[in-house]
Amino acid sequence: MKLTYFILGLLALVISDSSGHQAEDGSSPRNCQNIKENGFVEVGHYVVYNTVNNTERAMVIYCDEKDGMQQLMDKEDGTGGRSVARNCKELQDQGMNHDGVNIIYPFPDHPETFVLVLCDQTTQGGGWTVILRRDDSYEDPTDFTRTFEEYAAGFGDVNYDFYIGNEVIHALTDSSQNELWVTIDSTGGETGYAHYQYFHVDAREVYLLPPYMMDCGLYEGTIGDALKYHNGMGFSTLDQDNDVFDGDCAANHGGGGWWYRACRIALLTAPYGSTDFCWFTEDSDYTLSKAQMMVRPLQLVHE
Ligand SMILES: [Ca+2]
Repeated sequence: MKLTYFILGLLALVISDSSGHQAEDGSSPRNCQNIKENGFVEVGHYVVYNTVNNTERAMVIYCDEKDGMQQLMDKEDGTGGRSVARNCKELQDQGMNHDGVNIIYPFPDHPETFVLVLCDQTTQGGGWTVILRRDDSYEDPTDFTRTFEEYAAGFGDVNYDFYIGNEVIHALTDSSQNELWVTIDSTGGETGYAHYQYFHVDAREVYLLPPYMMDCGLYEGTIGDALKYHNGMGFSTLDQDNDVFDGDCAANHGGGGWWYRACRIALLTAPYGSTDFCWFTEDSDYTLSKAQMMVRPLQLVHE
């Protein structure tokens, strides 16, 4: 696994260095001392790597004055004057061109709150923030049978399989028009993508609307438009039924949270090895081994 890391708050000129931010000996930073040795001296949160069960995993640490870092003038918004990014597209615009784990600050009302995310800076020009990743080859898989609150907050390990959380998805897709890129691997070895030029998840509480209502549209791709069936639905979990089925869709289809209707055509949160982990359309039925969803602000091309 290629490991890169990125720190916040540096001027674009500094971070536009495309050689990566690994230490001079090629190792990944493990502590604030390593961060400082690499020339980054500003107080703030940094992504470092540590070995857990013989694998390197990204995590966030806070480096302050006691580590020899410098405190910038505080700003009222809680960012300490740092130039923070709200999503992976803004990180890319600041010169972070590497795929991997990073830090974003997606909440306009809580600008000091950071989220550890996975960025794809390669696919279709990059700038993608990964919001869900499933892969049945991981040794210690994340359980996606979770409560409504867990789906709201997010869970899993951004190094492996995870759900970023409905609060973050709402914040990401509410800031501007966003597009969605879905990739799947079927158990039969087929792969493909679905691209939606419009994807939005509403807030938890909106008058007369179900929680975290999802809208998507303007599909193109190779695996068919299975998500349109779920268009306009709120989010349901085992402990909160917002579907339009008489029974309980989440309970009937493996326990994952989803924008169930009655019940599912696409379901990317069902247990591994289950036929409910699927992407169905008129033309093709895929039972899945891997899936990923990622979003980025739509870039309108003017000719
Ligand atoms: Ca129901």
